[in-house]
Amino acid sequence: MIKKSNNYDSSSIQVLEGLEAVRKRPGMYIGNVDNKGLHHLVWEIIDNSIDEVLAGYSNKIIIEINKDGSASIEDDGRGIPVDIHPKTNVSTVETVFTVLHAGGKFGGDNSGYKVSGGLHGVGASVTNALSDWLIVNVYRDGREYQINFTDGGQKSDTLKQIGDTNKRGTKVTFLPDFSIFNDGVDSFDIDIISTRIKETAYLNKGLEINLIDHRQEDYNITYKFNGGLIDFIVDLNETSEKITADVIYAEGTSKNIGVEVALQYTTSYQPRILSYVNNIATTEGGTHEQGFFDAILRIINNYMTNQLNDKDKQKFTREDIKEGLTAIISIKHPDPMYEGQTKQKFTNLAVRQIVNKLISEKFEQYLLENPTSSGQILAKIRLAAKSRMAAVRAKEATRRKDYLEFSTLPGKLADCSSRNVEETELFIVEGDSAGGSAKMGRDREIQAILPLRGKVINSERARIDKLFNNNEINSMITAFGASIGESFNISKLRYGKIIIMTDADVDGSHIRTLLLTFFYRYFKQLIEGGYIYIACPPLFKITRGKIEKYIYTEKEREEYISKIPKGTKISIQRYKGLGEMNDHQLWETTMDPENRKLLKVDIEDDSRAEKVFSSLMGELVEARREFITKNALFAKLDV
Ligand code: 28F
Repeated sequence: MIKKSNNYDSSSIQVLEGLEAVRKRPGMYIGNVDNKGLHHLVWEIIDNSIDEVLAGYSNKIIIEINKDGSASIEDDGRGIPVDIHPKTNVSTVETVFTVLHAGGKFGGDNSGYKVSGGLHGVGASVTNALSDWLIVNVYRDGREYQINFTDGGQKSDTLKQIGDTNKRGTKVTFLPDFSIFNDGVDSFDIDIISTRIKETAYLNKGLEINLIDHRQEDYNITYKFNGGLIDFIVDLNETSEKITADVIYAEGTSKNIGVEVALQYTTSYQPRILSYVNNIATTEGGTHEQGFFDAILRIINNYMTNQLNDKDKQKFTREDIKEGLTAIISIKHPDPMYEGQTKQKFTNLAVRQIVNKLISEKFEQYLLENPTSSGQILAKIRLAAKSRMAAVRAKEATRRKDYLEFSTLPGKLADCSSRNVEETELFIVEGDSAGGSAKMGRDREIQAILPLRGKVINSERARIDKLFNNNEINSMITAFGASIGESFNISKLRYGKIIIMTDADVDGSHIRTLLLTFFYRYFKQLIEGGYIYIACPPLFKITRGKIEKYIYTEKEREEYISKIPKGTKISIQRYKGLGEMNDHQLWETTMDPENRKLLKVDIEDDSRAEKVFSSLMGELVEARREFITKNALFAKLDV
């Protein structure tokens, strides 16, 4: 906190130290200096606009990526106050962009909701500290003001009025200091921004967000959803077959806590549950989700007893009612509490009852008014319960078999000798021939090989009992060693890296997609923990005289060929499958930790991943074909 000081320079020194600290250790403030960290700079600014939306003063945000690579964000809120801030002796605008955590928390209006932007709402000053330059325009009281910062906020001219205006709001334009970020992290990714702001528009009914990318010919898109979460569910379920034709929706406010809930049942086997507090995704759930499931379970059981006088009163579990359930729970809370540092698990107790009460009435009413859909939902839940019991038996059987055979690892697994998870790696290899080369070429000390025969089962469209009866799936579960589902225990994991190594062709990418779907649905912690990787085999080998050069991308091939003087004789071999390389080539090009490349699989955005896996792997073929053409690459991968 800035102490009260009447001489400007002591607090200005404090300011410089604050911003300097950010430049010295950016990872402390934005997670890390990869592509995700770069986009935190944008989220911090957008979150300040969203705070104005949540406070009820703004309902239009314009985001532009400019030709020079800078980003502009503008809202039509009140405009940051331009008066001199009593604690810092500079304008409030300057304070917000030069003092850490100076957003709403800095003695500001703590009424209304604060979006805990990205990482604990570090505020706009971090974006300033990590930018080459940053300009703030404030439109307030009929006047336009501007202040310019350069070199990470070190230098600035003071706030000055630059004209009159009839606009209201705040506009921030900044160019990140890309030298701070990893190599290759040198520009904003419009898909990442678009995905995030689309989700934000769903979560703030009626908010209009306009995104323009001036680097492209005509990229100008506006998101505005007057249906809020209803529109969100419709989008998520676009490629699934619905059981409940309508989306069941409820919203309300109680004790200054805003609650919005929407749900729809589909024929999918997967639950798709997304929950948010003040627009931030709570991926570990919390009391808001608990209240929601309390309600659904109770209403389903009541319905069974009262309407179907179903005497066998089958005891359903939360797992059973989740099958095929798409639901979004969004809470707006003035003082949210979380468990742990990452703010992914919401813990305010009162919310559990508020959500429970709110959705119970609407869900019960829906069941009574739609007996056909209710019947289908109940039938589905009964099947889910049955398959759950079957899965438990199947797992028990596997465990007993393992136990009897002293937990033999799957026959096909060529294990490594080291048990030090820090260094061990498991390659999941497509097909026996590549599996053979991998077993021959590998480093037996730290590298294990699990060859898969043929297609992996599509876990998006199979019930769990079928899954646990599939050999490939069981082999992976056993090889990983950490069990699965409720009994999953990451400390039992037997490898530090799980590397998917498939052919670079269509078949290989289909198997990779099936594996990623399985990991996303049943081993999400492995993805979130950064354990899952994709091997990058070479696409070509270019031979020029004695020199053999392995080429990994089309771009690399063009560059390499363009550098070869005319008339030189070269031969280009295109690798269609891993099996075309012998064990030595496979080792040196794709497996040797010294010079291979691995792509780490990372979930950029939960709701997008949900949509992707259900569309790509879900039931409706037509939608899948359409989705694939629209979204060529779906998993954003970092090298
Ligand atoms: C493009 C980014 O940053 N918009 C913002 C406001 C409005 C107020 C405010 C912001 C009070 C003392 C903390 C105005 N009038 N868009 C934005 N709009 N900050 S940031 O106040 C700052 C707080 O310091 C605002 C009355 N109350 C609040």
